[in-house]
Amino acid sequence: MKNFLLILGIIFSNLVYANECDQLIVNGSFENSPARPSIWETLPGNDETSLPGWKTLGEGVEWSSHVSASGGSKIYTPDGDYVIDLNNYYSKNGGGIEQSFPTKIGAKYLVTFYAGTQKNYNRNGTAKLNVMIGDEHYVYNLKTERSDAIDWTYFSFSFVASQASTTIKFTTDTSSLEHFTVLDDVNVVPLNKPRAILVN
Ligand SMILES: [Ca+2]
Ligand SMILES: [Ca+2]
Repeated sequence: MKNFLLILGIIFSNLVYANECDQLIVNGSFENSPARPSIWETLPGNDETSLPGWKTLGEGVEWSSHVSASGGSKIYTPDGDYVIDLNNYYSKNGGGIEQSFPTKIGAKYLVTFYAGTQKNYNRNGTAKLNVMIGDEHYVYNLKTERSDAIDWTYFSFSFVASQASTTIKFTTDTSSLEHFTVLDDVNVVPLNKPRAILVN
């Protein structure tokens, strides 16, 4: 009987993990909090409560609503009303956020997010985004000539978990007086669902 229950448990857990709608990231679009800023807010580093699901790193981040740009212009967001700028306020060294989530050792996951920057308010239109997950470290160099809005790019990559808990970190180490490094719509989903591949 014990073995039967164990097998049932394994089957059930595989079914759960086979569902690509299983979102492992909490508050990946930065929308959920009773304390959402009406315009924008600067969050210090090492803050584990202001932005539910996330802990801020380094010198913190800015949490902005879509109405935060000055002069009545808007931040057009890929998802919802709120984004995070990893270049916090007057920080010369940037900042970041991190979140840990449960993973199965050896299982494959898909990470997706939007990142962007813009060339205005004396910022030069470039950004350096570091994404660290498990033992992997990606560096994305963003560049735009756009000055009227954030120039968003959709990014995705897969990774294989090596631990029962995995931490993802988004950081920048650039000066906030020269760069915007804006992030939205972070998703991590399991990828071990059988997939059809078209061959012709
Ligand atoms: Ca959002
Ligand atoms: Ca900023």
